Amino acid sequence: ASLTSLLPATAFAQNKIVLGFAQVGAESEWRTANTESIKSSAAAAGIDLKFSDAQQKQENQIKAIRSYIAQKVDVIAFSPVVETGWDTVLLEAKAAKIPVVLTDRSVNSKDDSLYVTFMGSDFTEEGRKAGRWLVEKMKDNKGEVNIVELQGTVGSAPAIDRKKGFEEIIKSDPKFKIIRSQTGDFTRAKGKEVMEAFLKADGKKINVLYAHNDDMAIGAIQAIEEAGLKPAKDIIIISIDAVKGAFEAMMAGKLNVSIECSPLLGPQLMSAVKDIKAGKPLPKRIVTQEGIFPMEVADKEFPSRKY
Ligand code: GYE
Repeated sequence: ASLTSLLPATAFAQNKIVLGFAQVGAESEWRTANTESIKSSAAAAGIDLKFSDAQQKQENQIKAIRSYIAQKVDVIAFSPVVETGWDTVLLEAKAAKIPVVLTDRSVNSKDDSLYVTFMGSDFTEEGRKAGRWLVEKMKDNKGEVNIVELQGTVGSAPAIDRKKGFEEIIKSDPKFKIIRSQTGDFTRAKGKEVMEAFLKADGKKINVLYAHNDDMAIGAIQAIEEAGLKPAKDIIIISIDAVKGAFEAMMAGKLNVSIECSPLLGPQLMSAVKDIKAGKPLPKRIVTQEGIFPMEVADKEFPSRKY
């Protein structure tokens, strides 16, 4: 018998790279697709994945990261639910010599030696794309444009940056006014609830809804219909992610545009993990390339969408 056949199967399993991944939660269609991408690409790459779901709570993510440190995994990756408050746990990972990769969302820390690389979208640019689309759409409109905004999770990088990028563009014309802005925590249920409150307060005054993700927009569409108004007609709706649910809403004529944000970060993450283990240097920032999908192209694009 060959030497290898005499060894127990676990001897090989032990050679596998172990990756601990601390996920935000399961708050949106985007997140579900992101989790699926990470799980399937880990399996395809032969990486042993330890996965945890923090249910959108920072304390749970910190606990998960500490348990990966205790288990001495090879690499830790996570998508920080909020931007601040990570230095202590990241210093613990550094002291244990476990490299950390940030995926999707970044941290706001002065010390960039706390992680190897950050891979994900440029959320500020997504906000700008939303703003530019609106400016173009309203270019012949002389009157005031009253906007309500559904923000993502308070303190999260995508909520902060999508707000910033959008405001940066619309402030070029004083006719654009954000009359209400509140968090819907990136979920359909909260998006609907907050939109109901907006409609109660301002009703027909609202011209535009800017939602930081598709799920909140989809929840809000329900609220708009229940209030007897026509989504995408009485109220122009802009959102971000471009998940299948958004395409369905566009094809039904209920959503005007979705700015793409790709959740398919798994393959990139697995190749980064392998590079780290092989001692190869990585760029500090890996940016995802993304487009814009207005409702007019939804029918044509839908069949090729992967999430
Ligand atoms: O847009 C939203 C999700 O961090 C980019 O999180 C991600 C955001 C995404 O809940 O749908």
